[in-house]
Amino acid sequence: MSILHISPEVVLALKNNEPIVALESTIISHGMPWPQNVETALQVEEEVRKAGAIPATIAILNGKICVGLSGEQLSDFAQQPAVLKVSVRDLPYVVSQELTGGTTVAATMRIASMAGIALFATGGTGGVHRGATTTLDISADLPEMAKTNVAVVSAGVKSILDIGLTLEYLETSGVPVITLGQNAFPSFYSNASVFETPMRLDDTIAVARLLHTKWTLGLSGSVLIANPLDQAHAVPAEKMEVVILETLEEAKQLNISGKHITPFLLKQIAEKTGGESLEANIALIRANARVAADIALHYAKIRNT
Ligand code: PSU
Ligand code: MN
Repeated sequence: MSILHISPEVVLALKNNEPIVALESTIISHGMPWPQNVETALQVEEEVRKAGAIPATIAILNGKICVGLSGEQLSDFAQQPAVLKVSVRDLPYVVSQELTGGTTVAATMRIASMAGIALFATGGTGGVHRGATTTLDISADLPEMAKTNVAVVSAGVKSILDIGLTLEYLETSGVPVITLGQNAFPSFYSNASVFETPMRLDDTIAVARLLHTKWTLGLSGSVLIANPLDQAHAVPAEKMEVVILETLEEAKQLNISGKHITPFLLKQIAEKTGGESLEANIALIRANARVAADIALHYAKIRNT
């Protein structure tokens, strides 16, 4: 059986060593409501193209691991009600049962790596959850970043998580964490947090050089690149914190845990902030796609020389 179903456009780009940006699909199936999910997915692909790279949205369609979706596949996927959230541990189940699933950061990274794609753009990654010292809820995105050679561009770490513990985990795992153009590590909706970024770089060429250096040294694993959301779209951290605390309490009351907690929090927060957070979410994923494409362009040049 052929393991990956790579679109003709992505096959060609891989063959020609062109810059490619992988995109996840849990954000489509579980991160945003319809129709903003499909609109955003298409806009994000367009951002990658405008910046001169090829987008490769990754999803599992009827058990097929697809790398690069057509507009029709994307739009069908975004409207399906019974899409599973697929992290790495879920891959064998969803594929062997021929089901349809949105891939998380962890699963998307793993598949991108199988396909030979080095850059990946998302909104926010998973991390260490608040209260993880008792629940042990640590996203599979983190151990994946520890071992898989795919760089991830995000808007930092969402404050539904414990940002400090997430940074500790990444440090232990040897994952460089870089913030573009500022000293504060961003917290997704807000470009600020109380945490300093472990490393700062001011342009995408420097990031591409760092990626090339890391992997040339034989250091396996990811690099997390935090791209702060622009001030115009940012939602103040204090405002988000009130909503987050309220939503975490609801999750506790409803006994929501495991893989369901992140989608629940995202949905409740979007509803409670009257779409303000959704708007920020859309703006930041588009911005991250542009940055990832730019890094991919520079990285392809360095690698091809
Ligand atoms: N954080 C966001 N938006 C998202 C996710 C996380 O701000 O859409 C999704 C990503 O797909 C991420 C996944 O990989 O949730 C993490 O889920 P968990 O916490 O169950 O590992
Ligand atoms: Mn979890």
